[in-house]
Amino acid sequence: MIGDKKILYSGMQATGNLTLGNYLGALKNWITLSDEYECFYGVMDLHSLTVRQNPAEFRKRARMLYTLYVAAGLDPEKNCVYFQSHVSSHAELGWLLNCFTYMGELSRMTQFKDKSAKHADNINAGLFTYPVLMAADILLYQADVVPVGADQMQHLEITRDIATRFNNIYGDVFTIPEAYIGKSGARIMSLQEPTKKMSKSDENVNASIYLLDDPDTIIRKFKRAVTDSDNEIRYSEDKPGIRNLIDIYGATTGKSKEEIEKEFDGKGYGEFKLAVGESVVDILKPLQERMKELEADKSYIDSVIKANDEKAQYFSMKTLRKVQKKLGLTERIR
Ligand code: ATP
Ligand code: LTN
Repeated sequence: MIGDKKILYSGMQATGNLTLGNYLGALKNWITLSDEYECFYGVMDLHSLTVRQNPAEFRKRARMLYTLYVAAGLDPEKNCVYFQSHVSSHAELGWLLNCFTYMGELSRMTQFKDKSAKHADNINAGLFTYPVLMAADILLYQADVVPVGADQMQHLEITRDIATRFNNIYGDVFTIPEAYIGKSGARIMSLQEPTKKMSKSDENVNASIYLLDDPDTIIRKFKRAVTDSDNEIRYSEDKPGIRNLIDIYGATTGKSKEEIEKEFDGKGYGEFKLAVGESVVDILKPLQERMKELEADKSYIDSVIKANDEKAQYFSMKTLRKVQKKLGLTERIR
């Protein structure tokens, strides 16, 4: 608790441009929850290094992700929005927790299996210990709740296991966090291969809607979305393309599956795809406008980065010092 509020922690990697999946699965929930909790949101740039990055592009993209958080509605004066790499306690606690994590549990992580298949030429140790750094992120701030998309559930489970293991040996050091998975939008699928999740690192640009895509591009991508050929708008396991479009439309309009099926009863895919596209254009419009304003105001973003780095440092350091002491590391001489 900070004051009388519970603590929320979340973040995204600074790899690629954010997609509609990131927005509906995570960012949108962060904004809804941000009044109720004391919130920390990281730009997870250390995690991004598990995949090789071009330094100049990476620097730009990480800053853009920060600005997008703000443009999407996270007030950086109320929420601690910061860069993971600016707060050294993440890497330090990450190391300490490595010594409380088993190889066996890390090798069961599906994200590790997927990413090592995708980057077979660079299966580095960072990719393997990725969840330990993520556990450190969360545990440093004593987070009660962690809003993420469904794909991160396994990482939340391992975070809880590591924290419980540590607490069992050293007493109540860490708060055990709960995952928060939103009711809608938790798993948005690729528009081109609807059995695969929409991902910002997908090479096919038509598979994802990017948050900064212009309206024409958005509509065109929805028109091209892969569906089936029976022309019936029905939510069903065997219709992954249409199911995904219903999920998206539900998440953008707040309508239930049944309401959507009724609304489009007897109508064709063309009309439905257009409606989904327009609903997405509408929700992204304010974000895109705010993004333009913020990009023009460099000094504002600089000032909130600085203030929030200090805030994150302060809170995370309290936990790190406690952990070091519990472990028996020699105390500093002041
Ligand atoms: P990458 O392609 O680089 O692995 P990603 O698009 O999967 O990236 P992450 O940075 O791993 O994005 O995830 C950021 C947040 O967005 C996480 O909370 C994750 O659960 C959520 N998320 C990512 N993709 C989707 C999706 N398709 N549907 C719903 N939520 C998603
Ligand atoms: N692995 C997460 C990004 C992430 C994260 C975190 C999310 C890194 N550290 C801590 C929540 C809390 C992902 O979204 N792929």
